[in-house]
Amino acid sequence: MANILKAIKDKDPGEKEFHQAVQEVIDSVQPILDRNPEYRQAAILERITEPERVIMFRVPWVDDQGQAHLNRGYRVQMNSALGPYKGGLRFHPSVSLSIFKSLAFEQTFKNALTSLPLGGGKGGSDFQPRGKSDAEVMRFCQSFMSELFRYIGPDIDVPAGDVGVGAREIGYLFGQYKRLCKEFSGVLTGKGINWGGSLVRREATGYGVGYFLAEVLSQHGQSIEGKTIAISGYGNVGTYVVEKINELGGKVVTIADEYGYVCDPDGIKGEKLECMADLWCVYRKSAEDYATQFGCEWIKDKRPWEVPCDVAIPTAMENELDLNAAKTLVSNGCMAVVEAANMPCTHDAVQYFHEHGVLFVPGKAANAGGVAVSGLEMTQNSMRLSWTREEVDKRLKMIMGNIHRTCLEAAEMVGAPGNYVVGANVAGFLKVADAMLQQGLV
Ligand code: 2IT
Repeated sequence: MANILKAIKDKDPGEKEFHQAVQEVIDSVQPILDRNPEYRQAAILERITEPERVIMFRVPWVDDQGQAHLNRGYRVQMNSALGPYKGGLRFHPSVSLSIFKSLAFEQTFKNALTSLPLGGGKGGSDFQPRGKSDAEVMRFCQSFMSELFRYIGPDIDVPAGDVGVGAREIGYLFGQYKRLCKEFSGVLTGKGINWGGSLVRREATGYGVGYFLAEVLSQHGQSIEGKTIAISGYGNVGTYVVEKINELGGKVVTIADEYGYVCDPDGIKGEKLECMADLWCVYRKSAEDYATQFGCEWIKDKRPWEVPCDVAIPTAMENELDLNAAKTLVSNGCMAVVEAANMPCTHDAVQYFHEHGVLFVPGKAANAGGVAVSGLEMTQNSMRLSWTREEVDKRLKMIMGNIHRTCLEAAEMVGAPGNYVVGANVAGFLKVADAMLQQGLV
């Protein structure tokens, strides 16, 4: 196994994030590979870590002053063993091929866990939508799609939103795809409700995290009722984590952005939650605005993990919760950490949680609700009808419960009972690897 990781590192030495993602999966699936020589015989690990295809392209656009700009577009089509490539588009200056490969690799296993027919992919651009006008964002999205449309389609690759890509961007991207392809189809998910979107898609990642946390706590004879919870975002995911936690009787006491965090010991409820929902998604303001409006403390340039809590839910970006933060959380009595973002906890932070008996759930299990409802959006598009809110929510809850059970069963099977990281990796890997074996050497 060490050989495979070494080969990957030698081939692409700069791709640190990708190496980290692969290392974690290899560590977890080692017992499976030892027991089943057919995976090695068929070079499954070599193939599963190599994208089926990577597309990189030039995205020129012009700002409101007439100045031309250039960004880079990406789409990593990682694995199509289980279905069309599926995964979000991220617009953020921090992205790179390594980050998209690691996210697409994660997405492949996450999508497998949903049990829906979805392959894995990820893409986006180093474009920063923050501070841009609607017209600039539209021109960027149109230019981006003018190249991407060649490589996607409702049965080929179905992108969705991610960091920096919300309802506004999906609208502009969809409009341009439709115009270029002369086709109104389910080529993107997260669409507007009146033009092919699914009810509950917007809430799905956050609600799914809430459902998963309820399962984890109930497994240990506890519930969300009365728990104090810290989160680190204030976008779409964070907002609906708070809504579900409130509904289940918990209290969320922080929100944050890259400039600092707000501490609200009374909990984010009622009109305060309504304000949070609109802050970024409608007004594109900093989280500090919440502190100003409601007279809460704004702690500049710090992360929220220093606030005492029972449960921490990172809802922002990769590696936002490091070993120091993990130590602070543990010393403050935190009992569970659930990743609502993708890979927000560093490797040593996760190790520290495991060593100190903190229940830890990786993003590929906990935040799978988003892509799961994207899968349900595709189903509804294929049937050309829409389910009710209750119908979609019921299916989401059932899917999250199934993922929870599947993770625990897989962890038990390889002798790591209760370890959600190992469970998610093993269960996801087995589904993808078996499909690859059955589909021959492709
Ligand atoms: O990270 C994720 O799972 C997403 N950004 C959602 C992907 C999707 O296709 O809905």
